[in-house]
Amino acid sequence: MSALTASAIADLLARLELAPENPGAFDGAWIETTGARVESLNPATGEPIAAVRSCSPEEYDRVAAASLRAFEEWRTWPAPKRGEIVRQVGEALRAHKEDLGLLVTLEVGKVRTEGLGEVQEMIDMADFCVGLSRQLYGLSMHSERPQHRMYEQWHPLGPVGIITAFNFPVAVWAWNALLAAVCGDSNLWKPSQHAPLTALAVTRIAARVLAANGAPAIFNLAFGDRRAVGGPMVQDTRIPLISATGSVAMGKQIGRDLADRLGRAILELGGNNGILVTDDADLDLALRAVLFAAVGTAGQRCTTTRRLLLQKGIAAEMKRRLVQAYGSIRIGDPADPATVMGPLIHANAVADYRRALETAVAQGGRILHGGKVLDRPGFFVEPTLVEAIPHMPITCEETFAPILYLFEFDTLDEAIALHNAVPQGLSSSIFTLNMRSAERFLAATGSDCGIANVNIGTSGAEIGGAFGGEKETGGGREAGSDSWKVYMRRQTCTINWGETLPLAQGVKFDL
Ligand code: UN1
Repeated sequence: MSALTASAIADLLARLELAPENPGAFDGAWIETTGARVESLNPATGEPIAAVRSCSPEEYDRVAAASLRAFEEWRTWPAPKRGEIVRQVGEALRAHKEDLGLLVTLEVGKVRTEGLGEVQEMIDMADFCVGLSRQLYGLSMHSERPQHRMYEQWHPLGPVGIITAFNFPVAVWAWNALLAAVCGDSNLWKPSQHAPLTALAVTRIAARVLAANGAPAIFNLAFGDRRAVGGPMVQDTRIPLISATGSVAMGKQIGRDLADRLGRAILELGGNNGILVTDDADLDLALRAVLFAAVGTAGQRCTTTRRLLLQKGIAAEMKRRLVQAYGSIRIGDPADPATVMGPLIHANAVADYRRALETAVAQGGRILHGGKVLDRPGFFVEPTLVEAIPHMPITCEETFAPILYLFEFDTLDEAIALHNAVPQGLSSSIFTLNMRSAERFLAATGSDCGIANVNIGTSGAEIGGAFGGEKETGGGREAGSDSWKVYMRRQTCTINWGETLPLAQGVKFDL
């Protein structure tokens, strides 16, 4: 039984102007797409919510052409005016927060508070981008030549291709699209095959703001799989930058294709995030953080904690507390506000969960808690604790499911070495009350990840920082700090206001 009745779902879809059958492309108007029909399933029941029709390659082409035309006008708008449009997008998202949050819950199975949090992440991004629209600063340099001035300026880049995954079906769009918008770029969104409805709803809301302001249609959408949309987009020389979130295998392919045409990439791929807990840590704090980071979003965040490294003095106590806490996690309908953990996204994710646990046991792991698929409709599994052996191959892989591998260590150096001994490098944390241990973890010889935290978990980053990671995570950075620079082209300008032509490096070239 779902907390969302069929009529509540129908009302929600109607409020967000979603129909049982929806077109899958937008270029300022909705295009009656003719590609494959894809049903979006409610992962809590396995039942279809509504269908979206994919683009054909020709329809993709039409959207890309429109996105380029929109860019050519949008780049002439002053950046603070672009910021004003993004401010209004933020306001529109605020007005639809409840409904959009519920749609995230319905379509990808996030619990209510996380569905709402995802919409809040978009709103936060809008606020950030409004301020940024007045801060796209370049440096000025002192020229080595007399009567010369040097400075750099940042120009819009072009249409940005945005490829998003199911697990953050709209926030990751906002990280990219709203940043791109204030930078003067249009964008072209390829949403996940498993979450097209939230993408359609957000596109409609953002497009309405553009239309009301007479702004060009910079928020475009092309729904379809790799063959229909992803491949053509990555090879499309009209799109100078592709920002892609997804698997390492997908990122490597995109990286290769972009390298072939020297296109720019922002890649945000797999994570295999670890938390270290030292003997002096505040264990209450550590326990709460591990629960959210390992079990939240049913273990389907890039930032999910997948490895817990416990110092020997507290290992037994932490394991005892974890087993107890895992036993009381309320798994079930994500639309029910009391639920803490919802379903996995689809049947294949459940199969991956099963396979990973079988492999872990075969490699010497021992299941401490959980390990079972729930016997109910939808794609529910138990959050699982596995005692692991250092360097067990399965613990070097990212399985998008709530499986936490537990390790023990003696010294901090040993723990940092084990922590870094995986191919991915997204997020990391240490729980300690010892200032030396915390700084050791954050030092250049400490965590090798793009994100390193002290006394908070690996997930739930704020948008104000640059988000992304190293090694197989792909090296890209999105959202806050100076991530915007990748969405613009830097121009170095040197101006001679004198009457002579001195050359740099003292070169003489007199005839
Ligand atoms: C992701 O899983 O791709 O830090 C993004 C977090 C979120 C974003 C996760 N703010 O967990």
